[in-house]
Amino acid sequence: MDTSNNLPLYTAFPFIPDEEALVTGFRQLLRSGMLTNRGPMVLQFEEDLLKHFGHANLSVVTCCNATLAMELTLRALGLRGKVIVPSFTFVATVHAVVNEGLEPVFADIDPNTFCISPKEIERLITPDTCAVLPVHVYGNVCDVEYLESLRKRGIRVIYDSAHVFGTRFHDAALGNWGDAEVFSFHATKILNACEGGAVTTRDPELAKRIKLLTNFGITNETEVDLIGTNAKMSEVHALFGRYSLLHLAQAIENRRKICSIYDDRLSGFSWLSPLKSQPGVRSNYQYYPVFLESLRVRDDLYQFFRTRNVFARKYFFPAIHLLAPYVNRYSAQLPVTEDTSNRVLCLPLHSSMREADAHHVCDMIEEFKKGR
Ligand code: T4K
Repeated sequence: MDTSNNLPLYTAFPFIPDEEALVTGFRQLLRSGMLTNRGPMVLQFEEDLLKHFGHANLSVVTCCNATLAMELTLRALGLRGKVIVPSFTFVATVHAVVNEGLEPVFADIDPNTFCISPKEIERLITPDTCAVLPVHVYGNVCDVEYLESLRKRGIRVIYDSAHVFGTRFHDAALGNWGDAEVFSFHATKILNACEGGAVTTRDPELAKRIKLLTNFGITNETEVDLIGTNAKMSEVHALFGRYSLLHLAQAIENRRKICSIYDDRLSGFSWLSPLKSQPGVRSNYQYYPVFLESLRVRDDLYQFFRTRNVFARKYFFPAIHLLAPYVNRYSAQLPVTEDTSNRVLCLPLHSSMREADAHHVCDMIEEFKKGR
């Protein structure tokens, strides 16, 4: 993006590194006459993803988006009762729980990682708790060791891993934790399939049920074994996803460079704190949140940016328990969530962003501070 032309800068922007190659692939696909219903491109994409994750005995099932992938995973597990979820997340996480007839129980987050707090989970567990749905926020990783211990207590763990495709934890890809993990390949995510998602699990029977559920529950031409829906990934989306996967390392490296400019230029500001890196985690740099001293300062900076064509986003504000479908319906005492949500602003960060754009954003932040 050319900042000299004052073109807009967005918190997220789709990454399309080599348009020509993508168009050629699309043309071949059109000529093949096979466009959906788990065709060869989807099967190949699932193979590519398996290689990317690199875990033995893992199954991968693609889906049309992460939201339906989460819903169908909850359904395939046959859950009944209460599911502990963070409120500091994208609305899809909690909608998925409710859409499956389950009751969300909101837990507060850890102020260092912004992921669900183990202490809070312990406080909220009751005999009705059937599952926990933790979210790896911004590219950070939840306390996976603690969460693994819950499974031994009969509580299912399904991760919302929408933000962490490409993040490495102790030099391994995520994807093999809990009962299942759900990734998003939405256009604004690191792995862009326009729309798309995938479930990973070490349980082949669970994978089989999820696969059936994405295709109406159809087993064969004369048998339907489950009440499923249409949540299949199309061949076009799989092509897009495969192509993005080829350029994943390049995308993450570019994001790393942009984040290091932000880190260098913003580290001296006492009134604004960036995200801290986590020990053992090599982030995918999905988002670059900064935390301001108050809601007022955050909103002022947000507006200041907008007048200069910079569209930063308040991920995640308002917190989910305060949104119309949830407020007054579910009790929730979430001081860390509310404080974080009131002060957060995600700066522009995408895989093809230029270093000059990052400096431009930092210049604006300096200008904002001088004017106060
Ligand atoms: N769990 C978590 C933790 C998530 O963050 C998400 C999705 C999900 C689950 C669900 O995954 P999917 O079912 O979508 O696979 C955006 C994305 O649409 C959403 O996928 C994402 N999280 C969320 C954090 O961000 P909005 O409502 O903020 O989107 P929108 O249209 O305002 O776009 C955000 C910015 O991106 C805009 O400033 C412009 C830019 N943009 C967007 C699109 C779609 C582009 O430049 N080009 C584009 O094509 O939700």
